[in-house]
Amino acid sequence: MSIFEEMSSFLQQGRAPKVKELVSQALENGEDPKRILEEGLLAGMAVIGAKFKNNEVYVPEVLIAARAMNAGMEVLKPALASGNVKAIGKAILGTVKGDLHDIGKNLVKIMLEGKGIEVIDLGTDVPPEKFIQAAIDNDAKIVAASALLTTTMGVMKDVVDKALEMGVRDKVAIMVGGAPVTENFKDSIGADYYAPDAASAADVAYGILTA
Ligand code: B1M
Repeated sequence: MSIFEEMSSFLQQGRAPKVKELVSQALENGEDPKRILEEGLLAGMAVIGAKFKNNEVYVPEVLIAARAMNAGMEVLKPALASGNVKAIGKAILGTVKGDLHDIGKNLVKIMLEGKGIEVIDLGTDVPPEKFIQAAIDNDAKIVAASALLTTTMGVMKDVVDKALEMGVRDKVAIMVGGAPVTENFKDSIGADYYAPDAASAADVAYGILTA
């Protein structure tokens, strides 16, 4: 079994200390951090996701796998966001109200920080006005909202509406993403940008701040 397969397997079992240990070991072996992320951690989460969908595992198993994923990401983060990059601007980031999924959001944060963007992470279950108020308070040019549920992606429209209502729609670029979100959905709610994954989100944000 390769170190990536082992990592994926321990992640699926929710064994956070083992996942952390293997991520450290892989980094020491000189493995590419992106490969560790994709072939180890995300591969494990993909298996859990498929099993969850088929009712082969349930919320508690998914939760402990998610904790193991976040534990592995903690070790991997410095390697992913390497380099002493100068801050080029600020972004407000959060998962929308009603939604507690934060693994993708955390990945977006790491990738944005890797591009020299200061990220103000509001966490999960964030109400629309909190996104916009944070943008105003911190003079941030980007509001980045994540949603993983079809039942919460509609809150992204409320974020756009709040920006209008609070008079800052022309001052903030609103970027949306997350598994159920699409380019068409972004257009339908009047947001500015959509990114399918964390690395693209970082490219988009970098483009906005350096335009
Ligand atoms: Co949830 N869950 N979950 N869950 N969960 C999904 C999303 C689901 C698809 C599973 C399924 O049924 N197949 C399903 C949603 C169905 C739907 O709406 N269509 C679902 C459900 C139903 C639920 C509950 C309702 C289950 C229940 O209680 N009955 C419940 C809801 C709780 C709530 O939020 N209110 C729930 C709970 C949970 C846990 C708490 C157990 C756990 C979350 C733990 C945590 O995040 N700390 C969990 C998990 C882990 C998942 C799955 C298995 C994995 C999600 C994940 O982390 N993927 C997920 C199934 C799946 O996705 N296959 C599922 C890895 C992550 C890296 O990917 O977040 O997509 P993702 O991020 C990607 C891109 O989307 C993108 O970048 C990342 C990759 O680079 N991206 C952005 C994300 N945000 C972005 C923002 C951007 C740009 C890109 O710009 C701003």
